[in-house]
Amino acid sequence: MRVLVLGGDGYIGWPTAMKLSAAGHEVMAVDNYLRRRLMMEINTPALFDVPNLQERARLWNEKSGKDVSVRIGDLDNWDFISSVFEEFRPDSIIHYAEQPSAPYSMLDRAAARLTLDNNLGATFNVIHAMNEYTPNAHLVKLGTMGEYGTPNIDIEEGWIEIEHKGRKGTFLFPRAAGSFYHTTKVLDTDMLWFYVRVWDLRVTDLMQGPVYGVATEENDNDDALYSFLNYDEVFGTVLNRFMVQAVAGYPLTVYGAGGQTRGYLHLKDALQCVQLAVENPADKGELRVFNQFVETFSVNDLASRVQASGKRLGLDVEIRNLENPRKEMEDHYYNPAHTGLLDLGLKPNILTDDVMDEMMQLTTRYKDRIVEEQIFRGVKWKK
Ligand code: USQ
Repeated sequence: MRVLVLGGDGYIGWPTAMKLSAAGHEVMAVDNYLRRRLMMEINTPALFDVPNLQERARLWNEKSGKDVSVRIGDLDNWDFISSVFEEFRPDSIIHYAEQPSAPYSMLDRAAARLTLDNNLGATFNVIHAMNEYTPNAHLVKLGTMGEYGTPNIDIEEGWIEIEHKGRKGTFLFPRAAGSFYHTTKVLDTDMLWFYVRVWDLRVTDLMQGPVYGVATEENDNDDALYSFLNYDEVFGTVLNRFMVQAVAGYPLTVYGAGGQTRGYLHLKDALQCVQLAVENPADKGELRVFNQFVETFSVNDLASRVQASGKRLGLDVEIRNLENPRKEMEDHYYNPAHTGLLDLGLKPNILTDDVMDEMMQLTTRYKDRIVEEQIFRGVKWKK
């Protein structure tokens, strides 16, 4: 297939480009380096330097003999995106091209506005470009489990049948996002659902939980092909952050009571899920939703896992409960369904002690690069 990876320079975007290229697909990766720019603007460098996208494609070609073509530009610009669709004519479009951080979206008004404009603008243009140039293509859009929030009932896989006053109907599962970033993902889903209804598009919306790890089959033993590993409060996700904190001897930053529970997955599984979605497209006129995670953990569970791994590796890891800078439930019911991707063939990589220790060892190799001041800055949801 001809697969367009939008946001192809990102934490999941670049590994996806390699994975699908290794699987024999023709891949074009597109990015405007927004994440790199924001990381520079707010001074949150990743744990190690990452070559630019063109250089990554060159290194991947050296390693695998395969080509990933690269285009740099802003998908919010119609001339640019239409030229990409006209030239490449994708069978499948993977859309990751969004500002991905909840804390970034809560920094201030300008950051919230950038998140709104970028995320909704890119999604709108992708839908229109697809309808204009490749109406039979399949769009695989990255959403987030955080769209649902933490309701006091079981979370279904995208849709729920509701009986009301004796009549029944099927509706998108209620959404209640916990940050402005997550809210833009809810708005994306609504926009997709509208255009699926009116234009019969094929769309898969992936409700993904927080991802951890950087090692994949494709970048094995090749650090130059790794993703960004952010450990700062804005762009780092919780398990990656805790591992860096443990290695730095910084007490693990558990927010509040630490009972916040989410569905997690290794980067390798995020790639498997996306590949399964691409290779098993949704039907025309279908908005298919998958809940994309493997295991649920509370923040306290993750902190204990990191502490135990630290102990095995000779590190004394302290856990500290901080006042929660976010507004979220710290003790709640959480039971989301997640059978769709398993039914398509997902083989989960669970968070075993070996996996934990390998990730901690990788992090330890870059210990000298850790800047403690990056770890916590207290971006508050309510000033
Ligand atoms: N947390 C801590 N301490 C920390 C960092 C986070 O206790 O130092 C807690 C948070 O309060 C939250 C949980 O850990 O309850 C997860 O936080 P996170 O920063 O790992 O994840 P989140 O902000 O929700 O966002 C990340 C990705 C986002 C993706 C989302 C999936 O950045 O792109 O959409 O995970 S989900 O969480 O399922 O919505």
